[in-house]
Amino acid sequence: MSAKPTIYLKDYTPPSFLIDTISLRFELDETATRVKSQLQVRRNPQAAVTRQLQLHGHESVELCEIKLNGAHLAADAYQREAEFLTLLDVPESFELEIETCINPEANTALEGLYLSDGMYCTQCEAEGFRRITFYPDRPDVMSVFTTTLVADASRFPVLLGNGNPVQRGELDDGRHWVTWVDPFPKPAYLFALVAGDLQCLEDQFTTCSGRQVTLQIYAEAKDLEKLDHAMTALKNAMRWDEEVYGREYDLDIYMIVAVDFFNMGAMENKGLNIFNTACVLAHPRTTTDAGFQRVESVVAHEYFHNWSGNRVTCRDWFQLSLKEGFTVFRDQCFSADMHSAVVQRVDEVGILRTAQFAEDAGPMAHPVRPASFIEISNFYTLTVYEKGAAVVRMLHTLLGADVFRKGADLYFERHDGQAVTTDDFVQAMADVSGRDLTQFKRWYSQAGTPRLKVSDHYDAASQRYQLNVQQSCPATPEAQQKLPFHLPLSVGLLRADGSSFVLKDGKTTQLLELTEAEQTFVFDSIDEAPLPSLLRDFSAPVKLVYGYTDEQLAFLLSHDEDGFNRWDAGQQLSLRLVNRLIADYQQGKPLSLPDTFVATWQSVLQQAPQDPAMAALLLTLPSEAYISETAEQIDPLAIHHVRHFMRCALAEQLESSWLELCRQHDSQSGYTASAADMARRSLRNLCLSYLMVLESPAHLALAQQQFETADNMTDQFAALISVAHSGFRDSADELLAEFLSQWQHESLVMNQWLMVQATDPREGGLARVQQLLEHPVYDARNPNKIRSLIGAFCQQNAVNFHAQDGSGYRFLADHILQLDAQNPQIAARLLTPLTRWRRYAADRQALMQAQLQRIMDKGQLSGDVYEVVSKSLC
Ligand code: 0A1
Ligand code: ZN
Repeated sequence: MSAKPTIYLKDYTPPSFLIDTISLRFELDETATRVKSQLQVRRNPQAAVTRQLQLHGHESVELCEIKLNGAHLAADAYQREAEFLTLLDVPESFELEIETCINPEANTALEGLYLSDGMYCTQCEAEGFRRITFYPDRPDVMSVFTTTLVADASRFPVLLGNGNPVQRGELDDGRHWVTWVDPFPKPAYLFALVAGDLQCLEDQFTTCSGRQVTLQIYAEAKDLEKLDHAMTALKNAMRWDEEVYGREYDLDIYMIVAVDFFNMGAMENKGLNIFNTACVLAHPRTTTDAGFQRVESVVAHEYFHNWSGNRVTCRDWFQLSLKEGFTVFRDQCFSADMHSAVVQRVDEVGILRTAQFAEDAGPMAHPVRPASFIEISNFYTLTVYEKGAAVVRMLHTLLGADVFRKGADLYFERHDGQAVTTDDFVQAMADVSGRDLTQFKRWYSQAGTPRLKVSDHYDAASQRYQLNVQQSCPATPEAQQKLPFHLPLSVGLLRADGSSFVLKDGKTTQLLELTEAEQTFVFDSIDEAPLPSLLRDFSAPVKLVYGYTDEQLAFLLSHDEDGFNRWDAGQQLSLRLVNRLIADYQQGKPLSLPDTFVATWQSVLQQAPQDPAMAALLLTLPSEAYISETAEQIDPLAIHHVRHFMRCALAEQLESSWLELCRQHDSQSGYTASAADMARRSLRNLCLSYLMVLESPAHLALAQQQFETADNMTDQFAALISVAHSGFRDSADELLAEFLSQWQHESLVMNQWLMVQATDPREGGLARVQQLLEHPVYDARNPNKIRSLIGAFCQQNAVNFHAQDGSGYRFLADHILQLDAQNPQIAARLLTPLTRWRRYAADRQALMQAQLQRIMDKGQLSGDVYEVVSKSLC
């Protein structure tokens, strides 16, 4: 059992003491780093009076010395418990000096100060600072930080901290030191330091007010050539935030450091971002187009946090979406502006509708602003991030871009330098718009995915069209009953010739505002029976139900002016067929593809060259994950089998079209990273993947040739995966071996190599993964490697993971038990697929539940794993 208590939002109280300044001195040492901190403390006039000062401190931190106003504290003047250091009787204001000793080498949790490939780095969000020293480690305590780093000069020539470097020097013993000052008060979670033997790419940025900012991106020398893309992305993001939000950067220097051992994607520490190498390094030879796009969006995300997160931060961790939802919305809009807006929207809705909806329907479901948690690390979720962004997007849609911008301006101005709540954010939007957003705030407090049931009626005599909308929301762990949401429903009405009716204000898309459980909307002067295009651009994070016929969906697919809805009509059409075929499969009936379906695909294929990016989306069947999310009960084997059957049938019946398109979209003149070239590669590689399911030697030769001659990782990797997952066993082994020998020195490419094998749906998946655990490129302490092998197997290889004998579940539980002592955050995240046990048939349910119980029975679990397992078994 975990000793960690549940923490409730309703129990929030302001901090009893404030820290005006903190001065830190780190004497870095692998196993015994000394940390001296000097705090200027004063009682918080806004809090209840107390003489006790409670500081957080992890049990791994050794207290060496403690002084108050220069005098040593007697042993009975303070108490040390597992998670706290309590000073029993302190004055109104005073200076506190604390010296601690910590062991970075033993830090495998990768929270606090740790070593990544021999370099020192930190991760303090959410509660890592307490693993460094004793401190009020909560985001509403903001202080001005001064940091001095001392380390061996030859092994750690680069010493970085938050803010600006102000002084440096050398010591007699071969060590050197640098002092950094960050003038902006910040919570401890934004503290960072780095020490290592690093190289950097440097550039300059002139801000809108004409200030010069030095930009530096640090990495190991071997990776220096992979930093250009991140630098370009950073400059684009800085300019974009000035233009779109009027936000200027505020320090003289902005640094990014790439580290190989990192629990998440990246971290927005003030002036010193620390990035997982996977989210910053990019080079055409070693990085796929998807990787390039990830780097761009994560660099932008962390940069945007400088205002949405750092200058204005969270009062407490229940408000996490205040910074994350808003910042994801900002990075999504940035990516839409940099690339195709429709492709970007399809990608983000894909994540929301598969993974976030699944989370909302599972035992860990929680509101965007959770009301309680045991371990905050478990709440860096798709709900807080992606649904949080969707909620901000709805405000943007409801208020319009101009009013939303005024609201953002007011929010930043009103709360600069403060730690605030999601209510404060919405209040700024309410104030500038004059609207009452009280009901809208239910999006922050109620979990679950609302369902909209739409029906319509057309009366030719009065030329009146009516849409009736009923909304409901399923029960989730925190609440059985839900109140109606306030949401924007964007609609268009199509004529029989495919054009859209002109509606209110001369526009072809109209915004309907839903606030009631049931509402009817009336459209007048509609001179022919229209076909509704509902929830355009996915205007709200809901499940929409409307009784379209297959023909109507096909019509929307070819005519809707809303690009997102065209794509979605295609997805819904395919999904219906998938579901019919699953039923056939389960009843042992033969499977076949209707001619009309093939004809629809044929026409999309014919028009593909006009818009290759869109075509690549339209020609991709709904993913196994999305099919699973929408299924009544998940039958992983049937889903995989049916989807594979459909791919084979489409490949076979349209073979010459795939081949023709594949040839047309061959690279003519070498690699470029332009949007047009990326679209061409995605379409070509999609065609190749269809052709390869036919298992014909001619197509194999095509893939092999692409593998050998590709001048970029996108094409080489696409060829590899298409062969590696095919029935050509020998060729698969050959290419995998060749890829290994070509790229074994590139850690990130090896993650991809592990991932291809982990996701191979053919029989014997678990045995292959078990062998790879022993492979020299695997590293059981590196989160990226764990995710690429164990994570990919359990989340993207449903047929093998859900093997009927329960071996996949046992494997995952074994690894969680092992990992929990090493890295609880990663262990808890890996658990996700087991938490979904209620979605499967009884036999699988029993097997999955048994493994969850086995983990529970072990006892001595981290708070992270305990919380997920206990809630899953509830
Ligand atoms: N704030 C970061 C995410 C992050 C959270 C926790 C971390 O360590 C446990 C690391 C990063 C972001 O949104 O990018
Ligand atoms: Zn973030």
